[in-house]
Amino acid sequence: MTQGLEQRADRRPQAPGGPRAHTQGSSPAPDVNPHVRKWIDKCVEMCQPDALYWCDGTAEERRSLLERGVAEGVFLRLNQEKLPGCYLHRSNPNDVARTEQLTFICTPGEDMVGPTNNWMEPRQAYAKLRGLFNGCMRGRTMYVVPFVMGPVGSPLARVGVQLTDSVYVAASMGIMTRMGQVAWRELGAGDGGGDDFTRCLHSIGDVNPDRRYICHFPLDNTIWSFGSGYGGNALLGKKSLALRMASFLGWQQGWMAEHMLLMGVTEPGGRKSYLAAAFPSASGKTNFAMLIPPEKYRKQGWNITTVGDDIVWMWVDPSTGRLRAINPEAGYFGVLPGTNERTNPNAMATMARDTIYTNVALLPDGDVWWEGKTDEPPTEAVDWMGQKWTPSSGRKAAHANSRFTAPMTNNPVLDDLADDPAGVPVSGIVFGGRRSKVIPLVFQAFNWTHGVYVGATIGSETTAAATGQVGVVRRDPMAMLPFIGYNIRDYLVHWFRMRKRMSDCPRIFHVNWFRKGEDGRFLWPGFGENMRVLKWIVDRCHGQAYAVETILGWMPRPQDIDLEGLEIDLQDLESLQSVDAEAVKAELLSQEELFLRLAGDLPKEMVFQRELLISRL
Ligand code: GTP
Ligand code: SPV
Ligand code: MN
Repeated sequence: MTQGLEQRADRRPQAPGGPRAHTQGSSPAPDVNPHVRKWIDKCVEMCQPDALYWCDGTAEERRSLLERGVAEGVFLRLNQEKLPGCYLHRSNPNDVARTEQLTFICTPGEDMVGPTNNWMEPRQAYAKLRGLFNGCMRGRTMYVVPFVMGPVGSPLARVGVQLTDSVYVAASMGIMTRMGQVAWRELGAGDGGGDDFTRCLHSIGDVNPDRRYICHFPLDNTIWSFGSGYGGNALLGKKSLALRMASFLGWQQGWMAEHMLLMGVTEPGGRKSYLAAAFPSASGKTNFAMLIPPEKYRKQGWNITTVGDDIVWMWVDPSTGRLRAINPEAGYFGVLPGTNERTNPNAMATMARDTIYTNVALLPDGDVWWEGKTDEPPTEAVDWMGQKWTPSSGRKAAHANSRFTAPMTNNPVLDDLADDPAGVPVSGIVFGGRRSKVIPLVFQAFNWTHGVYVGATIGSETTAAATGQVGVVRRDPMAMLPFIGYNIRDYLVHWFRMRKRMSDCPRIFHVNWFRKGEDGRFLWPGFGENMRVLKWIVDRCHGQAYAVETILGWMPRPQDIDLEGLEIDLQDLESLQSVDAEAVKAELLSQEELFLRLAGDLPKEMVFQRELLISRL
């Protein structure tokens, strides 16, 4: 059936005009195995695309996809002298962030997804979405996007195939994953080829939020997403496969998929440690992963390298009993507002070429701008919705969740082992939230079990990365609330039990870069200066720095954090690290929100840890 389609499309190189006429001819089919062929045939029959385009993942292809997008009005070519290989995409204004309320896990029983997920019964979900997918690609091209998550050859690497009618999504998947022929090779051709690939079906549909569904079928290794073309809703390798589906699989197979950055820290003596850190969406992962140490530290020989900025897959190496990790992704989908040469120069260098900018402002010379890129706004621009904009327009020029999509190979501080199938050993795990009050700059958990409790009770102020109210404190266990693909009870039990698989486990920490003073300004300078906290953390991982015991955990005294070269008054530092018993009591009460949702299902370790905290109070 796909064979016939290729011929038909070849005879119709140009479809009639109009915004939905997205057919620009097919490409020859590669030698895919019968499992793949059968599944694609079924999807083609349902969606009825006019053409089928098989992505091969070459550099020429990426350029041609971007240029197809330009022809369709999906991309604008930016100033190629200033920003070689860079393009601008404007998404539909109703489609600018993940929509958690429209995201479902579809399993036979509701108990499998637990109290923190939306649930749909699989047969009902398929029936509902089939109604939407039926004929939805008439007059359009279906892109076949094969991809591998994780370094090829890694024990955890997984293959996915995404079918999509969005050239923006196809081009973005090419940046975010190891996309192309490599995936078919991994899967195997011919009759001996494998069936173990995640079936990702995506259509942007008519971008109507009333007909938007992101449905995960963990038991079928299938994801169906309809009605959104943005970020985690549409780039299905990312949150859908690498977190929701993978967390479910990790639970069953004894490994972990987490919403974490992964960084290398090299000390003056040459010793290198790797840390994984979980901060909720838009709360500092990309920035921390690309940190440039203050001058004093650089001179001493401190160096930070990036393995990943958003997701890790971790397993216990049976030969050492230690946790190892890979970054399943190959690119960054990073927040733009607030990013500049001062806060994150490595991100600026990363997005200087071969980058897709989404929902930023366009300058008259074909450059881009977003709030915080420069201190002074441009005198005129076209805003993220395509409207004329000036500083007196009274609205943002770029969307608060505007982002860049860039290959990790552009990162000047990419870690040498970022593509190593064996991954890297993890010495420490850092949890963090965005908290203007109560939570100190840094503390260390007493042990793994306490650390899991600390991670499970992270509170964070919501951000523009998901639709909904911004700035309200919610519990975001392990920064995974929107991404745990199964019952949170089983997820927490899995975390506690992982300890038993390890002979030596990572130390666990909590940080908060976002505490504010009475006057509303950040007390901690953040960004590169986070190195000062990081040094204490790395020292603690090696049993070196001093700490005092507090009700929350081990904390550095002011003199244990090296402040040389930093202009911060001692009073601010004291406020940053202050732990107010009354405020912690209120914090404990606000954790009830999570505990009540879990009700009778709370793992006993959670109850014990809370009792211990109360007794310390
Ligand atoms: P996702 O991609 O949504 O998962 O976000 P992320 O966790 O990678 O967050 P990112 O590093 O992109 O930062 C989000 C926002 O927080 C940006 O506006 C940053 O400028 C800001 N930010 C990051 N680190 C710091 C910090 O140390 N201090 C302060 N004040 N702001 C920070
Ligand atoms: C997040 O929201 O945590 C992101 C962006 O990293 S998205 O890919 O849209 O999920
Ligand atoms: Mn994220």
